[in-house]
Amino acid sequence: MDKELFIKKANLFHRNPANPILDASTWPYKVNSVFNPGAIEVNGETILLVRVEDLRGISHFTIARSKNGISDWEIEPHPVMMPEPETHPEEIWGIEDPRIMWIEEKQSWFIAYTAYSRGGPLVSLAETKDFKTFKRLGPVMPPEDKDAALFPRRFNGRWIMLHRPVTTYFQGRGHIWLSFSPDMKHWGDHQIILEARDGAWWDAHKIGLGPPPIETSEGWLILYHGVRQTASGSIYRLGLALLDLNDPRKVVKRGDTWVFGPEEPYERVGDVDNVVFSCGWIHDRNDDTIRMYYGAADTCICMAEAKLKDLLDYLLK
Ligand code: BMA
Repeated sequence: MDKELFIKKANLFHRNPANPILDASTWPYKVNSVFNPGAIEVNGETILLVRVEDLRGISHFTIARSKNGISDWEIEPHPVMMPEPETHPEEIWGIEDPRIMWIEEKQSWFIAYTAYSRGGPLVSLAETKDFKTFKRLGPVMPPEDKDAALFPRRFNGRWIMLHRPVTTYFQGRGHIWLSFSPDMKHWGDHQIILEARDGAWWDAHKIGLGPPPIETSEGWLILYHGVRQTASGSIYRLGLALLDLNDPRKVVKRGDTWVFGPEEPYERVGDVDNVVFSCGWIHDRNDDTIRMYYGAADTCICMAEAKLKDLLDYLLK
């Protein structure tokens, strides 16, 4: 048995005992479910941009704040970003799964999210400085495409985005793509960088980016979800890969095993069983800890911690 399989057993991520840390019952207004939040830290405060599914099945975003990132959440009494189908028809069936990136050059947060259009889910971008008002940049990838995040800076003058189109050519399989843009609005030079594997693999059917990439000395660390189809539905698990620091088109390493999967009852059973799905993680550089926030079973929000060093060791050793 190789080393990597052994490390998987050692558990890289540790679930918080308070899981689920947020669910529909704690929401200030009536909702169906809360899950797949974007996550950032500002002045020591954790801010989650939470995907909230209302009682029609349509999603919007609401902010939840906490000093310790685990408990005493202050949930804003109203949605902070609602779908706006009158001016943005691509948001007719909701907005989902935000990934947030601080862009130093623009002194702004940029949010890549899924807009659920009549033609299927697509990638939209929005900009905010205060998480109160949001400026939409509009749809940047046609459907079907989701699971997008920006890198925090330009590479040779161009922005880079990871995303996951689905094509009929691959019989509904989905791979992670990378595209370039001079202005964040017009994207091109599209290429596949990470493919779903085949057959019995845990990430055989579809893969998609989880949270935005984290810059490390070894490369850009990415967490991605892999979907395995079974007789009783899909299983969503998470795996790791490293992309080259200067040229993220190059995959430096990819783990073979998943590093986090549905095990606890709140991950096994919910609106969509057997799903762990992450759109946000926060790296605390003081103690090298990563707090990974994730949706469990498309129903509630949980958190698990890992040491960045352990994740890199797993990939590199
Ligand atoms: C994916 C996304 C996620 C969701 C997951 C499991 O395609 O739509 O929002 O959590 O499916 O249902």
